[in-house]
Amino acid sequence: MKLCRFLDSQNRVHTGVLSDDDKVLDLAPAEVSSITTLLEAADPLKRLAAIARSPLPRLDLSEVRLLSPVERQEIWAVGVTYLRSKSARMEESDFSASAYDRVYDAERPELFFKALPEKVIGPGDSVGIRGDATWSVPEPELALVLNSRGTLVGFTIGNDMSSRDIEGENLLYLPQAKVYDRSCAIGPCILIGRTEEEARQWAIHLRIRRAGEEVFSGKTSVGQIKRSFDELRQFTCRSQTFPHGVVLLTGTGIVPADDFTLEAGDTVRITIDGIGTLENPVVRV
Ligand code: DO4
Ligand code: MG
Repeated sequence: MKLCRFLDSQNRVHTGVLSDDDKVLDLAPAEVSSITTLLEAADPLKRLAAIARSPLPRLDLSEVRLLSPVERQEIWAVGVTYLRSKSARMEESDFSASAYDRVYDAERPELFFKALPEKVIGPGDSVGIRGDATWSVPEPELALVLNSRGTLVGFTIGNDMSSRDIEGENLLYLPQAKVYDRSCAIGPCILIGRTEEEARQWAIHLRIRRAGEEVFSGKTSVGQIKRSFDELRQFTCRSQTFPHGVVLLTGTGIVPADDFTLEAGDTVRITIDGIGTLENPVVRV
């Protein structure tokens, strides 16, 4: 089942369930006012299935505005989990190449803070490229949704927007390359009730359009992530609690060729089989 948040015509935030026929089941009459309360249930899928059996309004997706499904969760990210990410980063910087080489094989993964929930961009809103960057790319990533107990309760799509020139200049600039206004998009929903085994069968697609033309397309498979989800989950929750849960981006396996950079006005479209599509225009910030 796909959990979402949306705005009604009076700009009130609702929690809903997205169906494959582009309908949204409005959970407001069932008094479900947040996704987080469902994710905190002992069995979120069972709880949601029971709620969804009651008579609830079914709205057309075209009547509502989807928001990011993130409420108060922090956003963290893992890096260099795909061979493609390791090789791209080793090429972008002589200076940092050995660090990327080592972390790919090390027991401890690269983990970094990505965004506060209030800074996350939802479906259709603009993602940003930094005004002082010359080489900007989207990073299409499967995101794990963990509740406050650190249990993996769902999956969503994340875009870990990155400034490759800044990251490549010096590894210590990573927070500036990764964390800035509009650098993280998440959505369109949180898929619950699926296992890691199922998720590893999914493909991730990235398409970038400029002035009506496709200027990049690429594809990878979740199955190529080097580390298990449990390993990523455990390292994220080591010596750290997340009172509202955490959304963890699992790394990118799609890196455009080195002569490609995003431009303002481009559209980034990320699709993950089983979850849906996250599409955002690009602005310079
Ligand atoms: O250290 C660089 C960031 C790596 C990353 O974000 C990724 O592999 O997705
Ligand atoms: Mg990334």
